[in-house]
Amino acid sequence: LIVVLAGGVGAAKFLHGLAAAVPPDEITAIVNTGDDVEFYGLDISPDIDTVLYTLSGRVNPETGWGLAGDTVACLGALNELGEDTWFRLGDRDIATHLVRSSLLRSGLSPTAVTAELASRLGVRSWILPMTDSHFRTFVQTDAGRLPFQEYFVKRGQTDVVKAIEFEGCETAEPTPGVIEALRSAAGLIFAPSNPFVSIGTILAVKGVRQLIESRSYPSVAISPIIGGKALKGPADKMMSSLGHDISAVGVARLYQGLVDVFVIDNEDAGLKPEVEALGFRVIVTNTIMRGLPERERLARDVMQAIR
Ligand code: FO1
Repeated sequence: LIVVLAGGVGAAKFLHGLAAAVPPDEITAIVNTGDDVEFYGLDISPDIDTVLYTLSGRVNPETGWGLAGDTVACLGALNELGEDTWFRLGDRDIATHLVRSSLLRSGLSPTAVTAELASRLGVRSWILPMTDSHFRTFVQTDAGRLPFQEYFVKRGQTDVVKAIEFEGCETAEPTPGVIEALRSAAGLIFAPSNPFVSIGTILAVKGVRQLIESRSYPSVAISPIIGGKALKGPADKMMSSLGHDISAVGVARLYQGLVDVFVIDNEDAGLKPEVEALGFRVIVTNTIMRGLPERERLARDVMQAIR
């Protein structure tokens, strides 16, 4: 079993390649739920959905999230009813949230609901929410303490992040599936996701960091920072405002003790000695994942490091 710690778009692209490189049912993704949000009574789990839509070939290729060819008629009607519509929920995407919300209301856990959605969408990898407990990411900014999606989507990641807070992290338990996966893995992969609000949330779930620190299998991380920039999202700005180097080296420092092999992009080849000096084995390769061939090639490089 190969276990992947996953955020949204970058992780989903990597998982897509990995599912082409190894049998999909030998992959378990532990997915961030700190970005989860409620609108109009619907429970929305953006990173879980991004992973499900990407692995089932349904994702919108332009955005990397949402469904391909989706429309926004429902959002238009909500707007006419005077609702806030800054979170762009597509008409067909809403069907997913309706099913999730109704299954949750019937008493199923987030883990069980995600398994059900994965099965109905034909996803054969094991997609696990990092926790079934309440866990919400907030960011501290000059504009105050903002819920994650308000910072990320509504305000377009323009606020300087001074601190990140995880509501519920004192009580959030990892699920039995997450614990079992981290105990029995043959290898662990840190997807190229935000180290604070995607991977950091997973590591903040009780006991998860300790399980990884005491692992007996190899662990590989792919840098989400290339040439001093994040391909998507605010990881680069957060690195800087939280006092870290905006580089693969800065990310590698955050993963010391948790990762054995660190994968950096060809563009950052010059950083190899610095990352090695931190105690990592370093792989330099193309980490930009446009289409499936590139994703699969990166996954094969990572699998070779694990083997
Ligand atoms: N991201 C945006 O930038 N704008 C949106 O309006 C938006 C809506 C949305 C709806 C459903 C969904 O599953 C994802 C959505 N995302 C949107 C993506 C998502 O909020 C972020 O990419 C992740 O939370 C970051 O990991």
